[in-house]
Amino acid sequence: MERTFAIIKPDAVRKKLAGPILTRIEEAGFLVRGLRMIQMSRREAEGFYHVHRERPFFGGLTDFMSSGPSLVMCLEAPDAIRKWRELMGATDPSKAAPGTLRKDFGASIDNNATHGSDAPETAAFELGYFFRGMELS
Ligand code: FUP
Repeated sequence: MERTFAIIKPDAVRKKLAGPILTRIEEAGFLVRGLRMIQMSRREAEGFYHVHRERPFFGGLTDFMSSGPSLVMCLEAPDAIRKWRELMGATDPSKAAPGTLRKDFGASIDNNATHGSDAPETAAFELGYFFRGMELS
């Protein structure tokens, strides 16, 4: 079993897509081990995305991530990190494969509905950023 960190981003929560996305997550075989609704502050979003701090889209990205509530989650499954990235699809919804969450629910590269860790070290950092050990079942 493996755990990964996932977010249903502010655009999806605003559009009332949290329920449909959670259904797809459970139907795909993930167990939801942790789940919380939060509204990130600008500083919290900057800390979360610190690897992108030099990128031109950093300001827009952290504005967007702090623009409303999002759902932060710990998902568990065999090969969860790869499997969750596959279910999300490509970063840009217009390039995402049919049947992926970003294709079905994302509007654009900066409003792309979901986030997922891209490697075990990232998953460990991101899970620890939002959850205390005792909050994960
Ligand atoms: P991903 O791992 O698929 O979330 O994608 P990246 O780590 O490359 O990018 C992180 C986030 O930055 C994406 F979810 C969306 C945002 N982004 C932009 O807003 N504009 C860009 O040109 C690229 C990424």
